[in-house]
Amino acid sequence: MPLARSVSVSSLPGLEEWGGPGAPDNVVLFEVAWEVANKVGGIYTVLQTKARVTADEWGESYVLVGPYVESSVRTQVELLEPPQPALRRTLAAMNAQGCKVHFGRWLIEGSPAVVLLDVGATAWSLERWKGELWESCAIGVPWYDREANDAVLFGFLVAWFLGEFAAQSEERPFIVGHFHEWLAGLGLVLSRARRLPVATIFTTHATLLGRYLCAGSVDFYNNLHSFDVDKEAGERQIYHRYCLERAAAHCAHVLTTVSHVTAAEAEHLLKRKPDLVTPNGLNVRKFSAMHEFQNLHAQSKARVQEFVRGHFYGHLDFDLDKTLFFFIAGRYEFSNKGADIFLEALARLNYLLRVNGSEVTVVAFFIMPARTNNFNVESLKGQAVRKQLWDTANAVKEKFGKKLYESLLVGNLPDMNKMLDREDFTMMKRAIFATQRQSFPPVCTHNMLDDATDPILTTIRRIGLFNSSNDRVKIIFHPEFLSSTSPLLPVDYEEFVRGCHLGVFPSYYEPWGYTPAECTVMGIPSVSTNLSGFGCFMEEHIADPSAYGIYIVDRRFRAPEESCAQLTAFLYGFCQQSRRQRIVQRNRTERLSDLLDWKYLGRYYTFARRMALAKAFPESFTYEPPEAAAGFRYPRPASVPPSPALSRLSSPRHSDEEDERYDEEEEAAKDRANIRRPPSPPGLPTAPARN
Ligand code: G6P
Ligand code: 1S3
Repeated sequence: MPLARSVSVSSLPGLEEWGGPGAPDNVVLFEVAWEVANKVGGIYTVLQTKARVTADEWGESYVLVGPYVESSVRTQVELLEPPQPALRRTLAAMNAQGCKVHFGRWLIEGSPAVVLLDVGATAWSLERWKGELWESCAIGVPWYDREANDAVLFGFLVAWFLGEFAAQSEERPFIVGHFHEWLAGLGLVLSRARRLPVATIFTTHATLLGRYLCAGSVDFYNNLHSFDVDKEAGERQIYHRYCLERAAAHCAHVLTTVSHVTAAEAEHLLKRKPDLVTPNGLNVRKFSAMHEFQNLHAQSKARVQEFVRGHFYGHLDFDLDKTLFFFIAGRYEFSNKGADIFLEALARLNYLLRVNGSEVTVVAFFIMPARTNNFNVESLKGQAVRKQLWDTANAVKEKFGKKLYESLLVGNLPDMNKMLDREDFTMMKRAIFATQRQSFPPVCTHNMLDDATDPILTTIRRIGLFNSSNDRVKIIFHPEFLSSTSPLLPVDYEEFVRGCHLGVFPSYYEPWGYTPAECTVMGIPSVSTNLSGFGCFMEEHIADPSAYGIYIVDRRFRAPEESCAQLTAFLYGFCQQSRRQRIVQRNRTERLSDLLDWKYLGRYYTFARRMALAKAFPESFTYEPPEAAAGFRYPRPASVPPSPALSRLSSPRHSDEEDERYDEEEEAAKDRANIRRPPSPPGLPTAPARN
């Protein structure tokens, strides 16, 4: 029976597909960020995935402005002459005064125009510009902070560029300058200080102080309103950065951030309430065959299984067909990203699986880059041993096949006792002997530089998860981002995610959190928290998130011990699902991908630009808060019991027979009838103490 998609996002009231009214006439949009064609972190993903919808809306009036980083430019940007005369004149004027400003096309979907400013080429102006910054804004930047020095150079170059462009444009267009994060914020501050005709937007993707405070042992969310921000920033030696960030937030016509959690943080730490929340989307790729993502899961899982076969050689006493792959990935911020609570929950899961005699084994991957000096010998040896076993099996198979063929050629059935000779047995025994090992399979794939103090390793030593045969939970810490050219685990990140069963991201500090969003669009269930932008967004817009494979740990209203117990329950519940139930759940997860598509979420950026234009040029633009920004709600899947008590755990929890009866078309119809609007989103009340 053909499967129909359930509720499509475009059918939800309040979230119809966003064609957008198109860009207003005679407006040019410059989007400024340090991560334009320069991958550092999450902002790169925002810009890169959003480029297509923005270019569709703005056409040639959309230009991204970033730093010129030679290594990235070589692989990502085609340098060209600017087609627009005003841009050509702007670049010529700046370059004539010693700058190095480039124009090109970023080679991504949407091929947006980029202007790249070489900060190194104007480093000779640093001291002068710092003096000017002090004179005009009373912000002093110390010589030793290289990143802040780059921010100063970049900021002055951006303001110069915008001023020059305004002067060189005969048509006198309206200009929108959208600046991301503190590193790009100074361009905005200077645009305002110089009274440039630019409508400005500042988007903060995290606050500097929030990130620093959370990484310590501070009860952050209960004390948000009472931090002495200047003192806290000073003590952490980031006062100048904090001043740059706060100045940008206050100078902007419109301040936005990526989630309601970070909006509350900005209000208290930057002392300005954001005007709008602009949630992060993705460029969702749809397959024409609906089941294709399930096939990809099976294919990618086979590659992860191959790696596991090698890594656990000599200890492969668990059934790979009943093994689930969990993973956490991202910037190595041990407690901010929730690696601490994940490890604790894994220890408890190990206990539960053991005492309940479960046949399931869990391999939990930690993909977080740390300082290493390459792969360790034991891990490399594991893959070499696996390869040797494979080669041996193939060599024996070849000989066996040849003998079989010859026997059939002369019309005889083969004598099975003669199919393998002594040499074959010797070869196979040698290969088996090579799989003996004295130690447990390594927890870490690399030689860590800070082995004794590394937080993941020290926690593993404390909780005793050493990959012993008795353990039902095994750990693999891969302290480097994945690459398809790795000699150890040759898969890229996307392939790895597709091959896993569950992404676990129990963050304590996560303004948005792209990792669970990426899982969702690939149809892989994930765990996030109600302290992450993604978790709150899903909680707000989906009636029963866990039924869709979106598990949200409560880290806001519960004590750490309770959150950990909840996470353990999620993990254990997931392990109890049958294969069929996992397949059904993945189908549901994937159905949510529309919700995260820029095609729908791009509208919030459009609202921000409209608002900025209306504030900066009130005589020419007006702004009405759109009704479409009101809530929409994705209904509970029709096959899940309506009682929260029954669907609280990791549904789908029905039996295999019920699964056989599972009819997605029927579910789709019921879902459509179910759509309702939610109450307005909750604020951020106080949480139980963190410690
Ligand atoms: C996909 C494939 C199935 C496979 C299943 C394994 O759905 O299309 O052929 O059996 O994945 O699922 P599991 O959750 O056990 O990895
Ligand atoms: C930030 O990157 P991070 O991982 O340092 O910006 C991302 C994009 O908005 C966001 O997803 C993430 O939560 C923030 O923390």
